[in-house]
Order: sequence, then structure tokens, then C-alpha cells
Amino acid sequence: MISRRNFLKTTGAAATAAMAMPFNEALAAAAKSGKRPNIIWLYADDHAQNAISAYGGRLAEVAPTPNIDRIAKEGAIFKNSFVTNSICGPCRAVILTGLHSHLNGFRKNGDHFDGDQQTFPKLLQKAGYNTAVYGKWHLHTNPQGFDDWEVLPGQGHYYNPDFITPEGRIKEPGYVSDLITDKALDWLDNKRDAEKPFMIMIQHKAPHREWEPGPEHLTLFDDVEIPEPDTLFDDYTGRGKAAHLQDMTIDKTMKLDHDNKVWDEDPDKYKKDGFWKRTYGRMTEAQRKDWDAAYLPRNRAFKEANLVGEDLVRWKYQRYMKDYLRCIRSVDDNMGRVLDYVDKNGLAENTVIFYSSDQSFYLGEHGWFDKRFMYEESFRTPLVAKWPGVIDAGTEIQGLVQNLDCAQTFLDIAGVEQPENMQGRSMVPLMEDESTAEQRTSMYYHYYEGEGQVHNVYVHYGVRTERYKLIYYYTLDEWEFYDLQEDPREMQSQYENKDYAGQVKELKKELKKLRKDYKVPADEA
Ligand code: SGN
Ligand code: CA
Repeated sequence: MISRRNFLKTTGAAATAAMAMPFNEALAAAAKSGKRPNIIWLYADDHAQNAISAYGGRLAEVAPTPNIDRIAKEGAIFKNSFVTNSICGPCRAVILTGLHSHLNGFRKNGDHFDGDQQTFPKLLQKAGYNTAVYGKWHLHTNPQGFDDWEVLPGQGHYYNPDFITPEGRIKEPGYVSDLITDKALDWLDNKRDAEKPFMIMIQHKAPHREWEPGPEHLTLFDDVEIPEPDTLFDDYTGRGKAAHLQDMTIDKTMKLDHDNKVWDEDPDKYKKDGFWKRTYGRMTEAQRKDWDAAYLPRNRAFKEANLVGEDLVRWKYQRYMKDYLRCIRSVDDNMGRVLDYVDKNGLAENTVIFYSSDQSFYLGEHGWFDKRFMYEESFRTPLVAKWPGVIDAGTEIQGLVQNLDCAQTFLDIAGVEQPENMQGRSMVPLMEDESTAEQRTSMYYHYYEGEGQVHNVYVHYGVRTERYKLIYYYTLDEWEFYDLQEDPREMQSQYENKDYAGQVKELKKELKKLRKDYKVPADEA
């Protein structure tokens, strides 16, 4: 195998010949022999960093993720991985294009992705890669740049989901995380061109709202108490208006019936409901029987308890977290299937495997679920990667990376030229040896859905450095500033604190510079 690091490390006569060859030529030679690295992109929807045991945190012990952790143990964990716009479709568009939302044109869920534009799968395909995508897509136009694809319509369904395929729409019996993995493994096993290197995106719907666990995990965590975050009853006194105006609390926004599955025991009542149709209404009789056996007794006990106030919030938190973590268990199990397949089929040596999520998620921190804000819980996203021969096992990468970097990273791995107009930077140098890699010093963020949209999070943009964060809610004309070293949970904005005047000024300057460098239109403010 000629990986970048092995190439540099090669010794002896072969090395002398190889060293005379520039890196790209070496890769081109490797390409001819079919040895360019394969890429597997494993991706979840709304999987919080705080719900991955490799990241530690309060859930690591009660709800471990052994297979995701396996990638981190055999490779690297990115401790400081972020997004550019914490919402589903926009994150996916950023990954495909290596461009911020204002340039790839997909700012909000509901926008339509212009599939004719440059994307990394198209560039890989052109360079001789065999490409495929299965699962959640959420870009509203059909995938381009893939030799095979089957994607969920919109948000997709958990049970007996529909898939859009090049031949039309089909309904598949089973649970969505298993089916997406089945399709991916079938492609790897039977459909891909074994003469070519491959790039496959395996993109789960889970653990997205309404958190419907699979049939095998309906009673998992039944007897476990999920630890609460210490900000569950935050009253936002240290934050600005946006935190008060949001509509994403467990207390007021989370619905007891739809989200927490305290459904009427007579499903007829729900039959006309859109929610019922896309969830319980899709199940077979047998699936419903298992579901009812798991939920109805617990629901009866809940109703009898007549909980109110903080007790009710606590109960909803437990139900929410258990369902969320049950969904994650099935994602993790399915990761294990992919890792085992790679190991058993002699692919491990020459395959780079990533695991990530479109963004992180609030797991009760600040009383919330959902994402969108530039605060840490939703600005961050998990990222682990394994690449034998290049990444040392057990590597921890501290450098700031963003999903904006994915496209160029994949191209770099494949030895394909990175287009000038892409706005990220390859993560390969960080993976090879962080001590010699150039570090990013600041990151730009911009969220566009805004007031009146689902969850009512006001539009904002901002900048984060290793230590500080400045956020501007531009329709509220309100700034917030946090010292993440002193206040990692962002409980007190220091914008008005004179002691930080110098840092605020610096970050404003940096924000202006980033907006200019990234070509943000002046009217997007
Ligand atoms: C749905 C969810 C929201 C979620 C958005 C976006 N409501 O509208 O809670 O924020 O999707 O999610 S639901 O009741 O329909 O589940 S995203 O992952 O696609 O960005
Ligand atoms: Ca999402």
C-alpha cells in the first residue's frame, strides 16, 4: 500500500526509487495498481458528541458506543470538530461541496440543492473512484456523482421506510438503520467494481426525532436512570434574548404523545394524524404488538403518577433519552457490521473509515433538545477516523476542524487535486502528525432559518477561536461573548464586561475578516 505516511517512511532500495517520485506521482502509480485508499463515510443524524462514549461525558458508562469507539481506538478522535451551520440539509451540502452555505446555495432545510455544482463525489468519480450513497440525504434533488444510490425521502421513516432509487420509489420491510446497512454491505459485496477504489456514504436517519427505537432495543435501559445534565433547569439569565425566545425545551416544546410515545391506547384516535401515519401507522401488526408491549405498561404507570412541574420534565427527559439512546444502539450495532465486513474481507489495510453526524444535539443541556445554536452542544459534531498506516492508534487530535474540511480531506486521501474555490482545508496533515500540521485559529458560523421557523431560533453568525466565542444575533441586534476556558457551558455572556473589551474587539475584527475571506454577501447580516 502506498499511503502518504508509508510512502514517507519507506526504507531501502524501493524507497530510493519511490523517494525520487513526487507524492502525486506515487499516488498515480498506486492508482494504476488499484491501490488508492477506499473511503467509508459513516454518518448519523443528530448524534450528539455527548452520546459517544469515546468522548467521555455523563452517558459514557450507561450508554456506551463500542463500535464507534473502536474506530477512535484504532485511529483518531477529533476533540474539536465543528459545523458551519447546525442544521441537517445545510451540513450535508457543506460536506459535498466544501463551501459555506451562502456559496453552495443551501442555507436552510427546505432549500433545494443544486446538484449540478461541483461536489467531491463527482471529482472522485472522475478520478476513477466507484461511488455510492445510501440512507438519509435530505437535499430534495436526486444525488449526482454516485454510481449507485438509494436515499430516504426527506426525513425518512424508521419502520418499513420508503427509499428513492434511480428506478423510482420503493418501500422496504424492516428497521431503517438495518436496511441502510444491508444496502451498503450488498453494494460492497456484490455491486461495486472491485477493480476500482471506492467511496461509500452510509447515512443513517437515527437518532433523529421522534426517536423510534428498533424492535431489538425497545426495552433497553428500562431499569436504568439516565444521568441529567446540570443545566436541565437553566433559566438563561446569563444569555441574551435568543435563548429566551427559542421553542425547543423539553418542558414546553417536547410533546408527550408524539415525542414521548404516551399515545392513546386506542390508535384509532390518531389515524388521521400525519405524525401517526409516518410512525406507528407504518408498522406491521407484529411490530405494533412488540411496541405496545414495551410502551403501554410504562405509559399507564406514568399516567397514574400524575407528574407536574420539574418532576414531569424529569420524566420526559428520561423517556426522551432512553429512546434516543436506543436508536443510537442500533446505529452502533450497524457500525459494527460494517467494521466487521471490512476486517473480514481484507479491506481494513487500505480503507479510511470515518464516523460523524450532521451535527450534535442538546440532550437536556439548558433544558433543550434539537440543535441550531452556535453554543457548544450543537456547534460541535462528532468525528472519529481510522486509517491504518497513517493514523496511529489512539490518536487525539486537538486542532479545530469543521465539516467544511471533509470534501478536501477526501480528495487529499484519494490524491485528487483540491479545487481552488473550496473553502476548507484537508485534515490529512492533522491525521498524519498534528505536531507538524498547520492549525486553524478561528471558525465562521452562520445559521439562517430564523424566527417563525420550527424551534424559533433567531438567525445569527459568529466566530470561535480556541478560547473565545462571539455571536451576533443580527435581527435582534444583540451580541454575546463567552470565555470558553472560564465558562465552558456558556452560562454568562461577557459582552458587556469591560475586562474582555480587548478580546471582543479582536474577535469582531476576526469575524469581519472571515466574512470577507469566505465571501459572505454584505446583505447577509
Ligand atoms: C423536524 C423535527 C424538528 C427538527 C427538524 C429539522 N420535528 O421538523 O424537531 O428540528 O425536523 O431536523 S419532527 O416532529 O418532525 O420530528 S433536521 O435534522 O432535518 O435538520
Ligand atoms: Ca440532523
